[in-house]
Amino acid sequence: MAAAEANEPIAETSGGVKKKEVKKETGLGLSNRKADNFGEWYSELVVHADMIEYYPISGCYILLPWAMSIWKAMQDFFDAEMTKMKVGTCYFPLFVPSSFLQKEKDHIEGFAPEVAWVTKAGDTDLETPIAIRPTSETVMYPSYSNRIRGHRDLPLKYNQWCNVVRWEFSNPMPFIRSREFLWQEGHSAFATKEEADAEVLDVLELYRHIYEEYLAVPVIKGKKSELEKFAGGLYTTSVEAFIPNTGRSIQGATSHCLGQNFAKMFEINFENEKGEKAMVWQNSWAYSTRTIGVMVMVHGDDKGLVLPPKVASVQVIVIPVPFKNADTQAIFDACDATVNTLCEAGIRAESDTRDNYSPGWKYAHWELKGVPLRIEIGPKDLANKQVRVVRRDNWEKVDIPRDDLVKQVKDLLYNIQQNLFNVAKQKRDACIQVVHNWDEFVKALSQRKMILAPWCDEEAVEVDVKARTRGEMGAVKTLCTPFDQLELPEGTKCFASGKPAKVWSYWGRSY
Ligand code: 87F
Repeated sequence: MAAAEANEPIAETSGGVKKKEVKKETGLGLSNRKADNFGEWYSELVVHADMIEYYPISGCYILLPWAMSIWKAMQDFFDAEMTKMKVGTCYFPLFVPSSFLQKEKDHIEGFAPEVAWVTKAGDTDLETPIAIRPTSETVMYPSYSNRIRGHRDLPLKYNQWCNVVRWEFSNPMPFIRSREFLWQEGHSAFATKEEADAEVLDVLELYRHIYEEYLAVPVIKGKKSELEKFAGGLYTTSVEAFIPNTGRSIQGATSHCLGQNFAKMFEINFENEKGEKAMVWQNSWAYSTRTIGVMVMVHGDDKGLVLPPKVASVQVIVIPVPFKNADTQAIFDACDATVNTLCEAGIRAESDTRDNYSPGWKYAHWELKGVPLRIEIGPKDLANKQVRVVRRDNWEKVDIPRDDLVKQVKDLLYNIQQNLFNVAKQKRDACIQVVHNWDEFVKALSQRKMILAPWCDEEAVEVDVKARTRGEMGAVKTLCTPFDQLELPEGTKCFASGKPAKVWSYWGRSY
């Protein structure tokens, strides 16, 4: 439906411009369609919606307030949860001594090509180059070794918000794959494995919460295969999201149990209650600004961004719709009063009273920016003591009496949040295909499905599947073995090897 349909504004009526032409008239529309040209659509959208500005270093992007405010909403939630979990906030340096990095060399080996180094200060070569953190295990754990002496020092739980640098060589994409990104990284040390195991799942639940309750993006919780886990750890859990348009999955966040691997490398020991020397059990976990990219891909449409109310810095945009001969001042006053009423009720509302843009232009502008609700106030609304409200998610319009404004707007915002999640989940679920053998697997793959298959859980078989599916679209791998398992009847065979199946696992191409 066209933006300018609700109240017919001056600019449109005077020139006799038809609704269909609003996009052209405003010059605000996207030139790529989500269904036709997904990659171009995404790149265009993040720039036009004022989230990202490109920067002359490949894979680096300027994050603008419209994106950072989403990040801030997620940070506020997560920090409150950290407080409840008694996780302390810390900040460790950006630079890693090369000797620290060397300590972890077995695990760093595969990652080494992505580590960026500082080799010079001005014209002087540094005596030893210094790495820029790609993750902070090697930065933090020497300090953990110093700080942990006895069982009373445990658990030690720190979280930091920071940037990390990974010099990726595959195609960069704003938020999704960038060379510098923002994240939180949590690192904890416990006396027992049981405590570590419990925390892994507690944190994974926070990640599910962020995706599903804040970003309205459905995710699947599960365990990574041996091949796909963080090599330095004992096991890796993750939340996995899916992008229906490309048929690709995306790892949303990870929560690792590191076991005692790093405790051994960094000598993180403690004296237990019996006075014996013991090694700590560790976890690490992170989610990054990638979350924002996933949200854009899942909810965005041909008009632009679609923001879930919980992360929208502007939840309601109020637009005056003055008519010729109408009492313009009264309309503007009604807009101010509406914004004040909403803000006093804790709703994030703003008005757009700029006089150099037409209402139609403003509608398109705020649609592009994804604001969940638009309120239009024209002479008719003024006369009827009402406001007209238009939803960004499904374009539904309702007239709300002014004296019921707060309640109805709150209900609408709540409904939009739920509806975005429900629609996304329906679309995601429609893309899940259960398969039993190789033929079904190949067919589902060609239909861009997220595949759930019975698997023997053998690494060699996963390596083989990767090899057999390698092509220009990228290889297929396991996404996770979901915690929610289907029934696996006795005698079920692995879809790829024909051996007895041990688990149901998700497979697919991924970002
Ligand atoms: C790139 C270069 C160097 C990922 C890297 O997931 C090292 C690494 O260790 C590296 N890319 N990783 C794995 C990160 C594991 C872990 N770190 C703490 C997390 C959560 C937060």
